[in-house]
Amino acid sequence: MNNYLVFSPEVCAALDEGRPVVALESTIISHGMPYPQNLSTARECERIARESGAVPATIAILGGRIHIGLTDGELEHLARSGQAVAKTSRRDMPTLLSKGADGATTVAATMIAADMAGIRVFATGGIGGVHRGAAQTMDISADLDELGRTTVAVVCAGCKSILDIGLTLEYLETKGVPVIGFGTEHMPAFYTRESGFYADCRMDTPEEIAAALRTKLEMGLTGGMLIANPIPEEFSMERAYIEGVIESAVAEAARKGIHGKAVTPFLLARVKELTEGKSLDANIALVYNNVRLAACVAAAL
Ligand code: PSU
Ligand code: MN
Repeated sequence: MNNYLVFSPEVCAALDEGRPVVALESTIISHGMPYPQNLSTARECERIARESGAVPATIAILGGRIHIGLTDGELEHLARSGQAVAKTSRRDMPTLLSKGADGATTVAATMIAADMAGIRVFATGGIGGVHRGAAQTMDISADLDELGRTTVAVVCAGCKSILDIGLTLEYLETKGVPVIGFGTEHMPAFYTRESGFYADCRMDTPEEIAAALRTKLEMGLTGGMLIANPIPEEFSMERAYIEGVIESAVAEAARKGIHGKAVTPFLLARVKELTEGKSLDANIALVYNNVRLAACVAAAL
């Protein structure tokens, strides 16, 4: 087994016995949500995965090793440390691992780790994408290239409109990533069920999604799949309201010259502040909804 991987006993047993496992990321814990909601959400995600028939494998880098499945103490460490733990994408992995450091893994890094561990289904909130103004800044999340190359299905609620959703979909098309709308033709926009753009295929059951993933694996076609699961109606936010908030957060980031890996955490925190926490409730609800679907897909696989 790979020297850099450390499995929790529960995940190790589940993988050995071929039982369903769902990967969960840790940047959402350390950088995506404030303490203590990040800790309660991380714990509840694990509980929901189990209740839905899959073993949760929350993934993070601890002491220079990639942990697949965390203890409650490790979850708490990541939740309390927040931004003090390095946000870790593909490019950060070799340096952090060789230094023996800790890291909270993004969608890209979590996909890499899940793939190394043999886990094919991963649930998160929203993925990174092509930022607004990318024609000037070239700010395109490494999550998109990872979806193009690493064979893990990612269940998300679309991407926040802090991003340019149209360009994000163009990029995914170029990289050959299927974008499946779960129960919808629309591409959801995280806080809202529609973005004005469309997914490239609609599927209505976890079994259909599992069959598509199995087909991709059997074809030997590398690369991921994006399953876009719209936020439950009762938690969705009013589009004009959230768009206004996002516009002002994006403008503030530009004014302050925020760049590189700091952009996404800055925007997430500002949106939360400007909505007085209302966006956080929506964020938490959609993550639970995604974990439930991912567990059903893993079970169907
Ligand atoms: N979008 C969210 N919440 C998040 C993230 C994105 O709504 O927590 C995190 C994820 O971990 C994602 C990362 O992989 O931000 C993307 O960062 P960047 O744009 O710097 O690639
Ligand atoms: Mn970026």
